[in-house]
Amino acid sequence: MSWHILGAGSLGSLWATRLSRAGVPVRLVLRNRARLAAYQAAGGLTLVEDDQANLYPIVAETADASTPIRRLLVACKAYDAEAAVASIASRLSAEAELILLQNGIGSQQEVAARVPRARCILASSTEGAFRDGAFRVVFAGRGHTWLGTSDESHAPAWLDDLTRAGIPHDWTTDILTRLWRKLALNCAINPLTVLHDCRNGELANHPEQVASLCAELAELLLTCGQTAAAEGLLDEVQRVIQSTAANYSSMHQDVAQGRRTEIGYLLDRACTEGHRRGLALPRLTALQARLKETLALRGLPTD
Ligand code: NAD
Ligand code: KPL
Repeated sequence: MSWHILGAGSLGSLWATRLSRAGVPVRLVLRNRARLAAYQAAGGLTLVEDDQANLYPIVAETADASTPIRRLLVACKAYDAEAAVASIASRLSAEAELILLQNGIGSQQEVAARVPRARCILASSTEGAFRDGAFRVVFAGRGHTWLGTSDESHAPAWLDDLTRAGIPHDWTTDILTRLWRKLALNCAINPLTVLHDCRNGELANHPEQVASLCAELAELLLTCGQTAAAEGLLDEVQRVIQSTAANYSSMHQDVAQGRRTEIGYLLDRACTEGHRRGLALPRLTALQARLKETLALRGLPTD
């Protein structure tokens, strides 16, 4: 059974190349004919791993192709996922399963609402990848991917494909806890790295700011019923700051490269969820306002 991969960017290419080299059939779904022509000219996707570059001539098509889609990895940014899935919705077979890699809270739910008959599997990944050229991806950080559904259903048999491809993963019955925890980590770290224009490790020089944000985020998680996600949040944030000290956060990278950020599904979502429940969240709200100011000053979307 073929995997279709929608969004041949960093993470989509990282999955596509590893699946393909393990002998799993993969098809890329590209945005339009111009992208398809550029891809064909490149001869495939290149994965750079441990300084070794390998080219994988994976089959590609556009959204308007006619092959039915049974298993779809959605690897677009959070703000693009719903429209991208809408563009292939008519090709989804009756048993279609979608694996949603989007960061934050809200985008995966938008996709699930758009294709209510499909089985949507939510994923939370700590792997790291970036593009260093057209159709080239650099595997930058080993990590783990957690997969699960919001109704806590059984693990699919195709997880074996991930094992064969060497993609470290686990099935979990508490994927929402993982997603909320990651949202909190990203809200505590990413915006501050943009405002201080620094690597993750330099946040160790702002311990009060980090601690007060974590206190509000933990309060938010508890109010949202995410008790497990709130436990030991500050300790984990401090550990991530140490263990990723030399890295720039994904939001910092987006801003530095003039790309839209995923603020709408991270900090905005956290503030909205809190305000809806009557929480004031003064520090998170002030952080949100300062981040939006910075984005606007750079001419970037503030949502
Ligand atoms: P990316 O920008 O590198 O790739 C997204 C790709 O989707 C782009 O190639 C874009 O052209 C494509 N796309 C957008 N709309 C499309 C459409 N309608 N049809 C076809 N293709 C379309 O993004 P990324 O870094 O791979 O991130 C994807 C998601 O994974 C994000 O939510 C991100 O937060 C999450 N994530 C990324 C990493 C990482 O290391 N890159 C790690 C963990 C989670
Ligand atoms: O996930 C991350 C990101 O940059 O988006 C963290 C955990 C902050 C590591 O950089």
